[in-house]
Amino acid sequence: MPYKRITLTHFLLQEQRRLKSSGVFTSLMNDILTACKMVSHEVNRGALVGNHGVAGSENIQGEEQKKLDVLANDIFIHMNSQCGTYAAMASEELEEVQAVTGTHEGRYLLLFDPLDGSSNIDVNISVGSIFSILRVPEGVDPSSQDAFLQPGVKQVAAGYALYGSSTMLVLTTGNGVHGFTLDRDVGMFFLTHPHMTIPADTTEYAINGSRARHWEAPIKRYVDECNAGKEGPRGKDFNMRWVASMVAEVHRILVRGGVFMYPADAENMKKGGKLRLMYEANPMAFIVEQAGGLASTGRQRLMEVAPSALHQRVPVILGSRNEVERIVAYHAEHD
Ligand code: AHM
Ligand code: MG
Repeated sequence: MPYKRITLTHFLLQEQRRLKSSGVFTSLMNDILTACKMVSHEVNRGALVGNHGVAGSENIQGEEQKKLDVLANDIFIHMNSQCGTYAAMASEELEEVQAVTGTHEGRYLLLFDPLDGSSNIDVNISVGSIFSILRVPEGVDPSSQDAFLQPGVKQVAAGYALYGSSTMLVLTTGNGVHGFTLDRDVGMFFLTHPHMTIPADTTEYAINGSRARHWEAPIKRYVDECNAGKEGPRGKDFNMRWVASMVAEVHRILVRGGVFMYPADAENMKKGGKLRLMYEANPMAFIVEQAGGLASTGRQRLMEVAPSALHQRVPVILGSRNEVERIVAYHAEHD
């Protein structure tokens, strides 16, 4: 009975009652989901309203911004500034932390990548938004970068919106992972994927294979062994996928298992890798661990990396537990 499903707002209120919390968190989550619905709407209207193409600017990372990168960032900043529950926000698209002046003292910090995988916009392939919520630490100016430099284990909540063949919002508050699908006619997210779990084993991996010549030995060994198939040391055939949208890759892994790798390699090593720790890797690591998977740099649990900069990059290996453990073991054997 579709009408018997619960909405994301119901879910948040049930969590609020269970945790006997004040409702502040529920209201800030409502702002995020409104922002995600608005971004979803803009992604869907696409070329009809001129939303494709480049904005003609670069972000702090020196990357060309797409029109939708800029629009999604503006939507996130505006919607999440309104109820005053955040003290400050940080975005992939903004160099500096943005303080929020609200009606009362904000106790939370919001980090986000407003439109991840934006190289896929113009070719109409899935993109997403990623967010991470931290508490304002005691005695630290919330609008300083220092307030944000907390390891992933300190996250209060994390999630992503996937703008795919349907729009979904996947969320963890540290009590499992739950997926909600947007009903466009009703304008609400409904719980469709309660308690998402990642199978421990998989025969599917995701990596940008065009970078193989730059890989370190443990990654090369892992991929070579997968590609050797039934005749190789793994004794089974593997499948490979690469969407170039981390949100879509993580979602596939949550639904049917798999392993995703964006390692540091000889070419990106100086920067520390490609993906950003604070608003890409950490929220995805929290979600993956809450779903029973693992997330590592290859040498350390991802969520224990002590950040030193807001836009810091990090190697990312996440997904099905037994595969991530194997890749971590290959790194240990090699080092
Ligand atoms: P973005 O935030 O600039 O979109 O970059 C992050 C994206 C990830 O979604 C994806 O996993 C990766 O970059 C794709 O990289 P590549 O271009 O090497 O395929
Ligand atoms: Mg990104």
